Amino acid sequence: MRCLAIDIGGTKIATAIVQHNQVQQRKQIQTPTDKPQADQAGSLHQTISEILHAYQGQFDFIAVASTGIINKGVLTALNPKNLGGLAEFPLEESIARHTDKPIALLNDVQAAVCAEYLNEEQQAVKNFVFITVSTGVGGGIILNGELQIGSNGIAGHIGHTLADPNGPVCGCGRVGCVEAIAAGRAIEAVSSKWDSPCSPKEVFERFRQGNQQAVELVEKSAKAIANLIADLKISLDIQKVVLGGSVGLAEGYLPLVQHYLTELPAVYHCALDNAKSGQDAGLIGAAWWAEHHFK
Ligand code: ADP
Ligand code: BMX
Ligand code: ZN
Repeated sequence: MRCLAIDIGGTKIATAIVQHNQVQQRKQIQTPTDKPQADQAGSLHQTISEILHAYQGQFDFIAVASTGIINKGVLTALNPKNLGGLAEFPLEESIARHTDKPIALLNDVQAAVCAEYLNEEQQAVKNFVFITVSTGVGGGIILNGELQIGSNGIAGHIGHTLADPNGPVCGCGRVGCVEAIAAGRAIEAVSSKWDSPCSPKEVFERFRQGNQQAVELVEKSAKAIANLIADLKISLDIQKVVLGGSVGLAEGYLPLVQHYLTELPAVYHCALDNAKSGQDAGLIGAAWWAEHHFK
């Protein structure tokens, strides 16, 4: 069975044909978030139409991993700012306009954790989490070997747990969320106001060169993620966490998160690694989950 997998993030949309957990014909475009708010839905409909036509005749089913809360085929943004103000989008209906093949939808990190869990020794590791540090901060949680989706698709939205009650207001409306401190967008919100403004990618280059301003900003992000991991360990007895997303996978980030985690008492520690599937975790996980979902 050939799966057209679509991974919709706040910054990029990756697509591929996935078969036997192998990614073929991978393409990547920018998520259309630069339109005025009222036109965002229209441009996402248009992008989806183009994707479906580009892969026409090459797939038997479709699996979507998307940022946002995915429930009953609808995408609801917890943080609409990550999608250029788009708060709600009829994702399944948008795809079904162009195909009569089966469609499965899942949150992007709920999908990603499924892919990474395939690489684990599942008899030993029962409680497992994927944390993406990307446009936002998202999570996928496996407990007792089972993906947690929740009754409304919300399970795993750990980027919106509290990092600092005196922190910035998050796009979800709450003050001091982990996402508002650690995510790529949060880093950009600070670095774009520097005397020498720069992108998060450049922040990491400066961080690796030892630039103090950049080091402090990356450290703040990594510390928030280390504390998030500690909270997960102590609340759910998580055995292993993997990091993904362009910030999570940036060189030098994981060792810093590890450093802050190690500073905490041993009961908060857990195994930590980068996502082995890297930027393909959402694609592979969505395809895997869809195949099991249709059975
Ligand atoms: P998405 O959120 O669409 O899944 P990414 O995982 O690529 O996409 O995350 C996008 C965020 O990561 C943006 O805020 C972007 O500025 C930042 N980013 C992109 N490339 C890098 C990099 N090489 N190092 C650090 N941050 C990066
Ligand atoms: C946000 C939220 C999550 C998502 C996470 C990572 C929205 C639109 N998204 O917390 O659903 O999993 O970001 O998403 O509210 P990404 O786009 O950064 O990969
Ligand atoms: Zn929030």
